[in-house]
Amino acid sequence: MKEIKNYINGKFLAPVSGDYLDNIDPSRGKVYSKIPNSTKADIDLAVDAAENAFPAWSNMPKDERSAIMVKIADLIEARMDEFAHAESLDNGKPVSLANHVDIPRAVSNIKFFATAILHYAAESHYMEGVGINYTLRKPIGVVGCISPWNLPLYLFTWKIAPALAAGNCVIAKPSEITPMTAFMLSEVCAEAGLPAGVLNIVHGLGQNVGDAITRDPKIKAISFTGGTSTGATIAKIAAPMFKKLSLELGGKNPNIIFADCDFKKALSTTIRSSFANQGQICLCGSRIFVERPIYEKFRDAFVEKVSQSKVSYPEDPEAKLGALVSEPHLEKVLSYIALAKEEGGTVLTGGERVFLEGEYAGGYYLRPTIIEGLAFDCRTNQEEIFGPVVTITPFDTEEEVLMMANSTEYGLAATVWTENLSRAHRVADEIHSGIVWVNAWLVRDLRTPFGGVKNSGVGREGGFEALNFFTEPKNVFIAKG
Ligand code: TXE
Repeated sequence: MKEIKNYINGKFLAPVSGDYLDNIDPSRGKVYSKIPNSTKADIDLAVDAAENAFPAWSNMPKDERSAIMVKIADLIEARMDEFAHAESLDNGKPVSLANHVDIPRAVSNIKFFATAILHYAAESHYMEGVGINYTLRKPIGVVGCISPWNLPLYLFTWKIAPALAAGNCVIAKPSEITPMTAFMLSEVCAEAGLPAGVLNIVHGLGQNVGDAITRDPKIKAISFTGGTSTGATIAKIAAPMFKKLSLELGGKNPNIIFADCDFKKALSTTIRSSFANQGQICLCGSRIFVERPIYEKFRDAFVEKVSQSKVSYPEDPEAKLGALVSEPHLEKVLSYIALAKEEGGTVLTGGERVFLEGEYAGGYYLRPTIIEGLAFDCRTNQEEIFGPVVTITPFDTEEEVLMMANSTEYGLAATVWTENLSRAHRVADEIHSGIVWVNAWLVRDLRTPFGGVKNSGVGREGGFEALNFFTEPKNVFIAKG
């Protein structure tokens, strides 16, 4: 049974404890590898390595840092299929999705920041007759990156790339549920000649390794993506230590469909925005609001199409949905379907576990589920489910749908479907979220600010926002003699 290792100071090390955790393949419900059950002792080793590597890495000319990062991206690209299969085996998602989304985006993340850093400029402010100010943007030092299981390498590199490009040294922790592609990334970094200690990947449980990263006084910034409650736990520890914090948390995104929408496009995109990655993307539109004149037509067409979506093992090229990431997560999602029924909802399609044949019989599969008839403010419509479950609700006025859309504690993303330009601008302006897509979903320009408001997080990732997070600005004034 494969035992992956931590990547510390350029070496592949067993955990100091010698203890390992089971890593389960969710498509079969079976243990298929082991990961280090690391502790603070491993983080201490990693922080020492990162501190020792920081002077040389931060003083390396940007174009040399950039070249090493591009080489890492190229080496991942050369092993695209291997990475995609590894991602799918760890997470349960269709291999086709990992091949088309997860791994290509990880490559793009690294290349984007490897080049963005070459164009990252700071300002100067001239004071007539007095002197000149200039701003230096220098790397922070040793930073921590903690990422979730839903888009493992995609979100892992989304944090690590800007941190490294800006000249920081990184202590990174992937989710213990999906560690494999992070381990493969460490192999690629070693092959690409990334200097020892610049990137350290430590595997293990959040409450051990993640917590040790948060508490270590030498780690000066934490970039976290995960659940809102975990984000709050991290913030409570990090805030009094005055660490910089970037928190990308949960969502309960509205998908608002007006009667004048491009019906065909709204329908096909809504199927994707509801169930891509088994609904385990924080940007998914889990609350669908349809203007009454087309509510029944849209609902019936949506149910018809979704009821035909194939739930299958990840290697199946026809799989539209694979397995959910773990048994506890499957149970959580099933509990919300039960709650929805208690709250008066009607399951129009799905709602039950799928049992495949043969080697996949033990996998964590669930039919895509559509529920109608719920109050906008019931728990099912207010709490994040993070699975292939959406609710559908009619509305009559713009004011009503905006009130319902903005009624949750989250504010990450939203989609709006209308051909009326004034309404598009007006509604996008009124929605409480960090991201709004009009007549589209998940169109991503890596230069744009990414993140949410309210309980969806603090700060923004992406573009120069990410480089600003991973640097400290210093203003220097030179008096005119
Ligand atoms: O989160 P968890 P999950 C959200 C998504 C969902 C959740 C799914 O909406 O709510 O993340 O990811 C580590 N101290 N987003 O279940 O449990 C843990 O080991 C330090 C939003 O994985 O919070 C893992 O590595 N670390 C996002 C990571 O935190 C701790 C996009 C996340 O785990 C810890 C993707 C602790 N006490 C998912 N406990 C967005 N907005 O972009 C756990 N961890």
